[in-house]
Formats: sequence, structure tokens, C-alpha cells
Amino acid sequence: MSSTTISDVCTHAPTSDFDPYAEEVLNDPYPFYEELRELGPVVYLQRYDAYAVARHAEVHAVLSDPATFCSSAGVGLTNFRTEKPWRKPSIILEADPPYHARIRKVVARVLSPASIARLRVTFEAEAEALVDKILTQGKFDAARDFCAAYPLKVFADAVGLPAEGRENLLPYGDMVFNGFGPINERFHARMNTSSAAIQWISEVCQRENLTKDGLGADLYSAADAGEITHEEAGLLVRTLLSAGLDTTVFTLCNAIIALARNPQQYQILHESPTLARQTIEEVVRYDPTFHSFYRTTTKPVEIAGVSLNENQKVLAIIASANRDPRRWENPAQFDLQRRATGHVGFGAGIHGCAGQMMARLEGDILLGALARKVESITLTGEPVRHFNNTVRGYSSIPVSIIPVTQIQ
Ligand code: OVM
Repeated sequence: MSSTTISDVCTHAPTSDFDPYAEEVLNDPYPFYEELRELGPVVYLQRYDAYAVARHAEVHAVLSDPATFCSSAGVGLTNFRTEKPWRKPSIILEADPPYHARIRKVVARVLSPASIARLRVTFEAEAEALVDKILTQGKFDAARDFCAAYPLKVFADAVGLPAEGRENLLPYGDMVFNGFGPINERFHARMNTSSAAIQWISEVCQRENLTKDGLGADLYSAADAGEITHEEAGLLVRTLLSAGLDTTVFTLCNAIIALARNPQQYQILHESPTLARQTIEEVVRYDPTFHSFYRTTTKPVEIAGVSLNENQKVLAIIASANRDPRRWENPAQFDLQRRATGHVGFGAGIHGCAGQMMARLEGDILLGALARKVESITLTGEPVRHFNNTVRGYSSIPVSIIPVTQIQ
């Protein structure tokens, strides 16, 4: 009678009607995240029949245990065990060990610090040229002319894409990231206008449409060496194009907004441009592009005393973990001199962002060039938010900048 079973000591998760995809949440999710974190370590989201973890410790724990919290059932709301994915699943993002490890090894090598180091000289020259261009403009749209322009040039060149048709890249990524949420209006609206983008993407993933010396070609070389198949190489080029543009573009947007709204922080960066790398790190902690993704339980499991059944979707809210006061001092403060290491803005564990060194390289170089040549950045109007189910950024950031020399 007095024997205690696991189910006696486990509590149920508190229920919430929180909607991660509501416009007011996407506009400013942080107050909602605070509420979720305070509700408990695990919260049941009744609208979506999913559980959410919003504290740093649980987010980290979920991401670090892929045997229990798997990715092969999809990292969006759609459960691939019971529902049909809108596109062929990613062979790296939406895959589990041991298959995942074989694929990841190839991608990790292609995107390793050693292999991307050769890009630095070109990336630097392009960053200098872009900063010089915006300096001649003085007033411009930072989202379009700076944050989008740079990755669309340097990353797309690095992959080995043709110059023609790059306008398809951001709409394609927008669809992919909407697709991790519910199949809602936002998803359909983008899907309806994107058949040309899907077509273009599938063509440029083919070997004959890529340059011979880019990252895409490197993936096909791994196929020649027998590490992956040629079809897998094509799917991994698709991964580079899905995950590599909107993400870096929006991270640069979030950096510009954080710096423009915290002029004393920009001043610190301006005085010590080598802090550019730390700035990117703090941006990815403070206001990460990627807000949340799901895992699916492979067995009954307990998280912080709460029992979950098998085959449950669990939403890991990484942007909330990055603001958890249990982990960070003054989490809502943008402080580029803080120790931001340990944030989960690039995820964690075996699925941690494979392109993070590339993202840091681009951000470091571009913000460094900006910091050296620009005295100050001022918003000249309201930034326009871009609404997407999974990633947060801007479609327009009107700014004016003052060049260094003008004041000297
Ligand atoms: C992929 C993929 C797509 C979007 C994001 C991502 C954050 C990966 O197709 O593999 O990682």
C-alpha cells in the first residue's frame, strides 16, 4: 500500500495555452518565455499537444540525449512517424545515430575551421567593399543592403552557386523554417509562391551546376571517395542552402538592431574591433535567429520529475534558455563583453550547428569591417520584422551611419 512507484512521485506538467507561432509572440517572445520558465521545468502546450522546455538546464539535457529525444521523427511539429513531411527529410538534421554520424562526419569536415580558413581573404575583401559601399550611401536599408547582401555574395560563392537565381535562396529558406512550425497560413502563403524557388534549389544542388572548387564540390568529392552516395551529396548541398542563408542574414540583422539600440555597446566594439567575434557570440545568445525546434521521445521518460510518454513532441526553446536567469546574470542585457559561451543559440550535442564556424567567420569579418570604418549607427525609422514560424529577423532596417573620417 505504501510502496512508491515512479508514477507516484512524478508530477504532471502544468498546462499552458502558449502559442509559439502567434504574431505577438513572434514579435517579442521574451516575456512569454519568462512566463513559461516560471511555470515549471516542463510545460504542456495544449494547442499543439507538445511539451515545452524553456530553462537552460532542461533544454541542454534534451539536446544532449538523442537516444531518448530523437530527430528522425522531424524537428518540427510534424511527426514523421504519423504525418507526411512536406519535403524529403534532411539526411543530417532529421536523422539519428548511427546513420547521422556518418553523414555528419563529412559535413563537419567540409565546414571545419581548417577547410573554411581558405575563405578568409575573399570574405575580408568582400566585407571591406560592402562597408565602403554603404558608407557612400550613408542612409540605407541594413537588412537588404548589408545583412542579406553579404551572405548572398560570400556564402553562395563559397558553396559554388551560379550568380543567376540567388533571389530564390531566402524565399526557399523561409519556407523550410516555416515548415518546422504548424502547417499554418504563414507556411501556405510562402509555399504558394515558391514552386520556382524549389525548382531552382533542386537544380543547383546537382554537381554540374556547381563550381569545381566550392563546398558543394567538396561534398561530391566525398561521394567519389565512397563516404556518401552522390544522391546524399546532393541532399547535403540542399542542407547548406536551407540552413546557411536565412540564418546568417537574420543573425546579422539581430546584430545591427542590438548595436543600434545599444550605442554604448557599439562604441565598445568600435574602439576594439577585435571584439567582433565576441559580439556575434553575444548576439546569438541574446537574440538568436533560431528560436526553437522539437525532438520526439523514443521511450517513456522523466524530465525534472515530469513523466512523458513515448512518441511525444518536445519543444526545446533555445532562445529562452539563452535568457534563463538560472544560467545568466542580467540575461536581458546585451553585453558583448560577457562570457556568452554556453549559450544554445547554435543548439548543442550531436546536432549542434554544423555551420557555426562559417557563421562566426562571416559575422566576425563583416562586423569587424563595420566597426573599423563606422563611427556610429542610428535607426532612422522603425525596423520591419520578418515573421517566420522558426527564425526571427527583419525584412527592413532603415539606418544612417557616420564614417570614421568625417569626425576626425
Ligand atoms: C537541412 C536543414 C534545414 C534547415 C535548418 C537546418 C538548422 C538544416 O536541410 O538539413 O539546420
